[in-house]
Amino acid sequence: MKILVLGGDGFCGWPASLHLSASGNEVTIVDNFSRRRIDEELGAGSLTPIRSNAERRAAWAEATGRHIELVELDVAADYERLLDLLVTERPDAIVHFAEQRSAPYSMKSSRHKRYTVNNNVNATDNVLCAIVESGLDIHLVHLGTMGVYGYGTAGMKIPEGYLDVAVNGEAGEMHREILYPTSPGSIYHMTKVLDQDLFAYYAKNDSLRITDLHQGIIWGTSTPETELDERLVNRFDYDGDYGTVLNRFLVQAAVGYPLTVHGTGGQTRAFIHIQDMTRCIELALANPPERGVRVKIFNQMTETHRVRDLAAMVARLTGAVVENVPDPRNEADENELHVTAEAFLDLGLHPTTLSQGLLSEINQTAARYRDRVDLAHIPARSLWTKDRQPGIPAAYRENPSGDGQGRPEHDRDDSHRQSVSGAVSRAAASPGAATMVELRPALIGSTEVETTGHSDPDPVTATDAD
Ligand code: USQ
Repeated sequence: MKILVLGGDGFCGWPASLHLSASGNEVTIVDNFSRRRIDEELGAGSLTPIRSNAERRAAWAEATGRHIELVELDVAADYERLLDLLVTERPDAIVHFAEQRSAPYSMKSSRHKRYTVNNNVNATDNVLCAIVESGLDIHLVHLGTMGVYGYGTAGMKIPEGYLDVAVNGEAGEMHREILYPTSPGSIYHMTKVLDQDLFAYYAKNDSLRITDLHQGIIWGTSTPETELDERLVNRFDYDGDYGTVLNRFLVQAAVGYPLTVHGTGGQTRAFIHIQDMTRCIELALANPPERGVRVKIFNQMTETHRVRDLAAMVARLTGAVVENVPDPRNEADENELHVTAEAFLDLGLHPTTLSQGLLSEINQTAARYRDRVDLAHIPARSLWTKDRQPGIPAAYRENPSGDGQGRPEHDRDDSHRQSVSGAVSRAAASPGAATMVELRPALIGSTEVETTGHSDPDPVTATDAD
């Protein structure tokens, strides 16, 4: 199959591109590298030393003999070139990851809200318009989010996209199928709600074949394909804007930072391992809807967990300390979440569970690259409303004359990037930071972190993210 992967340089797009290429598809990545520019804007970077896209693709060709092409293009802004690309390349399918994907980033300021809406909604509408205009029968697979349903307690098992409802019609009770009512919790999630309506419209008016994947929170970073060569490594975000909750906890444990549970930690969320995401994309491509039918919606998740239970699990494995910090988000403290997600299982997905995958993730990524962690970027500072507080542990809160870096008052020095040895020794020296990390030798193997004074983390030889 000839496939365009829009946003194919990003956290989900890169491993998905490799997986589709490995399965024998002809893959072209379309990307404007906005995610790498946002790293520069935030002064943050991937925990893992990601390479340039050119180097990544060269490494892939070297490792497998397969070629992935690149077209640098802004899908949200450059409609004419996008249309040209479709007409010239005539792909069988498009996988659309080309959206700003962080809820906290989308809530940082009015500028970030407007950027996220403009970018995401225009990207989706441009793709849909271009498919119609090309006259080609291209199957569009879009990465949506479980967050379109909202995170209250539904009181029912959330269906895969559609809800059967009974309404009082003119001639008595009628049954209808509607899109499950939306309740987005951030501007980012709102853009995926708007996408959903665009898809419904184009499927109805133009008979486009569209699959929308309502994905849960990704955890993990590597897949069999990214593990083939260090130059293929996927990005791993731990910062307060882009890091997702479990990956953040793994890094926090590795550097002796308290696990930052927002509020009570009673938020229940859906999760999926990154490797399962790549497999789901492949399954969705292999099972397109017919022309003229409604959008096909899958709930792309494999487990649900409460945030505080995840923290407890990581603490049990690593000896990290958990701290309940203020919740910077406007979200329910506690919610139940029951989800229908049989469609992918029926198509043959064998999920990677937390119990199987967590230890290797700790060993292979969080502990391995821990000396690249910049503690100043850990706290979640993006506030949903002005009366919210950043999610900073007590010992790391700024005082009025603080350095603004989120480091504890007693722990300020001139080093920009703090190594784990520094973090651990400072934590040990500080009565306020009760966060001594004790990565247990039996679990962590050769990457054991010493508990006092000094540690000798594995050297990282590769270059910084670019
Ligand atoms: N949380 C903490 N401590 C932290 C970070 C997060 O308690 O240090 C809490 C948050 O308050 C929230 C939950 O963990 O209640 C999940 O936060 P998250 O940042 O892991 O996930 P979220 O913002 O929902 O977004 C992520 C992806 C997004 C995707 C979404 C799937 O960034 O692209 O759409 O997960 S879902 O949440 O199912 O909608």
